[in-house]
Amino acid sequence: MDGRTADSPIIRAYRGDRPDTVPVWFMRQAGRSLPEYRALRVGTKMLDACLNPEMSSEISLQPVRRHGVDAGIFFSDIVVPLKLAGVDVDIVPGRGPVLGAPIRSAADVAALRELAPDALAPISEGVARTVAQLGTTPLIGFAGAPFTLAAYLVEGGPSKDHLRARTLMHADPLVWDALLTWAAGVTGAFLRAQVLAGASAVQLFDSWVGSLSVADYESRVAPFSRQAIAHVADLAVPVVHFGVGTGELLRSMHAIGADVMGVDDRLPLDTASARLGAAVPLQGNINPAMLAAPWPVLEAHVLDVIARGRTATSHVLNLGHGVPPETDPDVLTRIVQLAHRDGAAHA
Ligand code: 1CP
Repeated sequence: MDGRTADSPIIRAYRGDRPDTVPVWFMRQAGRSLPEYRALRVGTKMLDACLNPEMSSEISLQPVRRHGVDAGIFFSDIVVPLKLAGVDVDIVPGRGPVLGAPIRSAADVAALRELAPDALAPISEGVARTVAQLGTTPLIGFAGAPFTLAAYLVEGGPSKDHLRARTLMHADPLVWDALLTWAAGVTGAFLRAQVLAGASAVQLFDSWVGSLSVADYESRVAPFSRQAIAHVADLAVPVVHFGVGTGELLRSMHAIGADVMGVDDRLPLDTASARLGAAVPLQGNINPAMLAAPWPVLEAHVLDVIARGRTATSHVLNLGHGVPPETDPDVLTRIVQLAHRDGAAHA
């Protein structure tokens, strides 16, 4: 917001400009695949790490130092604001977010509390510490979209098809609306806290929304995603919106007010651009499965993604979904070097 990162390649690309190099960062770059992350996390639970500003900031900085990516992403999790609002949720290693009890009935939803005024202080402090170290390199803030949060809240944990959430939106639309309104409020506040503390852009993850039809998305989900990003509308930061398997939903997802669309690896970027119109900046979409392929195979794939990204007004290179935990970190560094070198040659 103070303009420090306004001329950085990634913020320029998010605004539709084409910088000299192809900017790049990786979803889930913080944590997981980095040995320095695993060393730091020994003996600390995931949510405790997220709520410790010294630790969240150090973990956010690690991939920027190691890979030279164009942006950091704040180390946290989509369920952190739920936890801070008093929801009984834990992140179980090897599984993901698990609730003490699922939230499914009118009474369950009525019992949900708003965030206390200072509840987000550990997030603001973690972001402020990170931004102070990053200088002119932007930090991306993020949050989960209301549907993806509801997929965990209603199921009580990770699920394959989010069936109970997809039933509830039709079986009890009033409870559904109340639940998503609450989720939009806490997740929007989480986004806003990150921007006020210095994040230069935000990404709204609606990871599991690809399980919905366009009609269900537009009537039962989009209004609440719109409410969530309304919390940062006056702060004038670029908003990236991403989900998995969203080829049919891209236009509807963009219409909630997103500036940039993240595309998963099922849809080539030139096809995404044709669906959205060339004026929409794109982010994506290296196939995470290719990270373990021999370098010449991966290199050809990355160059193909960059070439297809040129059909859009601008492009930020990223994966089609998160970094797999077993990824060799050197491969990510090599992709950054390739993007900065060959991306420039062909810009
Ligand atoms: O590097 C980064 O991207 C920042 C850190 C980050 C982000 C952006 C984490 C740390 N989580 C997230 C977002 C997140 N969390 C999403 C949206 C992004 C995506 O689609 O990948 C989702 C769906 C979650 C939920 C979640 N948290 C899962 C998935 C479970 C499922 O349903 O399959 C898991 C495994 C977690 C735990 C988690 N979050 C982050 C880390 C490093 C971990 C693993 C921690 C551990 O087990 O110790």
